Amino acid sequence: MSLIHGVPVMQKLKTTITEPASRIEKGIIIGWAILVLVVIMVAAGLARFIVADISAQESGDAAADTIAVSDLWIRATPPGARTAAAYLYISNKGDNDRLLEVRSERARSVEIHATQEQSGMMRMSRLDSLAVPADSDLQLGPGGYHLMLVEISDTFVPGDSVLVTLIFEKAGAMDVNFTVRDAR
Ligand SMILES: [Cu+2]
Repeated sequence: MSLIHGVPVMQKLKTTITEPASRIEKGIIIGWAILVLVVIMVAAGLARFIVADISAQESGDAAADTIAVSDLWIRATPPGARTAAAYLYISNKGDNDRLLEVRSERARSVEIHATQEQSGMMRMSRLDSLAVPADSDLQLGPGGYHLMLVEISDTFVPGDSVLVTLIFEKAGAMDVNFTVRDAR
């Protein structure tokens, strides 16, 4: 089978070799050009798919162009503590948004808290969500708004990195890392 098949191939090869060198070179160059073009087209097609996929994911969980978070830290906890406070800076360059939900594998739940002074006492109250107005910055810090990790799985030691998911109404979900710092 392969022998029968091999004959026309050999003949074709011979005729190719007997052709003038310049024609063969031209043929090789054109062949390579076509190959390169096909490779580029395939790569571009793949790249478009990949980029589309990434941007679809981004719109679902990052929206880096509207909401940016920074200075993410969690106050280190003493042994046996059940809760830990988390702080961050939220910068919103988009429309009115809202922090709806927060999750972490290091805690049973994460609550959004506000701190208020009531007859000389600082009291924390739980919020259903936290408004993040358009074109504004919001500081979550000691004595103010903060996130409360409730029923933490273990002690938060300075230097620890804690993965937290922030879920915004419009910007979607963002996975971010908080760094545990000593209480100051
Ligand atoms: Cu609190």
